[in-house]
Amino acid sequence: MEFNLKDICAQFNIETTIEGYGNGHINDTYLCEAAPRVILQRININVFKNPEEVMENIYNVTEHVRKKIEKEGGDPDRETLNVIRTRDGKNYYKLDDENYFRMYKFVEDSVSYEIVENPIQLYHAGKAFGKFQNWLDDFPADKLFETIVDFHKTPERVKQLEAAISKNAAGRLAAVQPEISFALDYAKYASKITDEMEKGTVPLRVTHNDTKLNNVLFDKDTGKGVCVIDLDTVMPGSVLYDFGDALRFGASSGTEDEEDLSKIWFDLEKFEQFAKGFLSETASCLTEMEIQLLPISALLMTYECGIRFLADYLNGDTYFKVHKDNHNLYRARTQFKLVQDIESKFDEMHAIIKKYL
Ligand code: ADP
Ligand code: GN1
Ligand code: MG
Repeated sequence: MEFNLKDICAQFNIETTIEGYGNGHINDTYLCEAAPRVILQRININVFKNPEEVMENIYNVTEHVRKKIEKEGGDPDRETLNVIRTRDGKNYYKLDDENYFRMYKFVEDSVSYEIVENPIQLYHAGKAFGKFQNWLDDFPADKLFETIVDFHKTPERVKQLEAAISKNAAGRLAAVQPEISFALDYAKYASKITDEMEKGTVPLRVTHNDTKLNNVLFDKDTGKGVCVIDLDTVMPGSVLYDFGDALRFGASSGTEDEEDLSKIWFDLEKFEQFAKGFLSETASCLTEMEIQLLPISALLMTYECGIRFLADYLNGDTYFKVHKDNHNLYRARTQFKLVQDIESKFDEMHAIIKKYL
């Protein structure tokens, strides 16, 4: 069904002008020039099959975080997302089965980055995600819906890739043989985290699960992390998912879709800054096994994202938004280049981590 964004805004009592905003791969995001400004999002229901549950999670998580911020004397209007209710008092507006919308306060005087301009930004990102992890430490996990099942279970992602290979839905298989053989070779690492979770040496915690650099907003003047956003995937998971996924994106020398692979490597200075910030908030709570797996978590989360991009390419680009031909293939290639580079840098990564424990 067609919809009119002004009518949707009116459901939240907002009269405004609207423009597309941000670079997320999943939801449709709009900035509404109301006073004060707000963010409107159309939730991607192809990805999130149950938007009611997503919104209940987000509401409960942000209320929990709000109390922590208040206790610390911070500003909960800036340091957490604030869900704006509809005129019927709901957390989201359902236009029809295809179209669900939500609204947040716009976090003013903040910026987000698609690539690190200065490694210190990663220190601040690490601190922000580490703090977020701390705030959720006592959040009752049984209150959370699993918004995407097996989201970071890498062995399940390998199975999804294998299914995409068998199906070859978009007829692209023949063109990506080198990428497929790389992906299948490196499946040897896939269960390194999940095996330890099964044994209990890596505990289940409430985690963010999508710690991409552009999911943290930074203060435009101080450069410090202000607000962790994109809370759709806050679910029980491993701290290793948050650590590794952040580095996948943040410690790359280039953008996620760089076509020239000679520009892509894993930058240890960026790794160090993120580890320093993240561990300054979390080191005291981590188990021995979590600490031991920190370096490999970067490889695994990068590998996993690479095979998700590759599977989506084979499926005909049905999950991630694409903006050019072969977009998901370029993305998969950068991830695989990073995986190889990370694999050659484990010793240095362990030495860096030791410094911040
Ligand atoms: P997606 O799930 O598609 O990644 P996000 O929730 O991450 O969607 O939003 C996309 C982008 O919009 C973010 O990277 C950020 O730049 C911007 N954004 C989202 N929410 C806010 C907010 N409350 N205040 C300011 N900017 C925001
Ligand atoms: C998506 O929503 P966004 O752009 O922050 C994806 C992540 C991937 C990322 C790759 C719900 O994140 O898992 O790592 O793209 N989010 C979801 O850039 O699938
Ligand atoms: Mg996002």
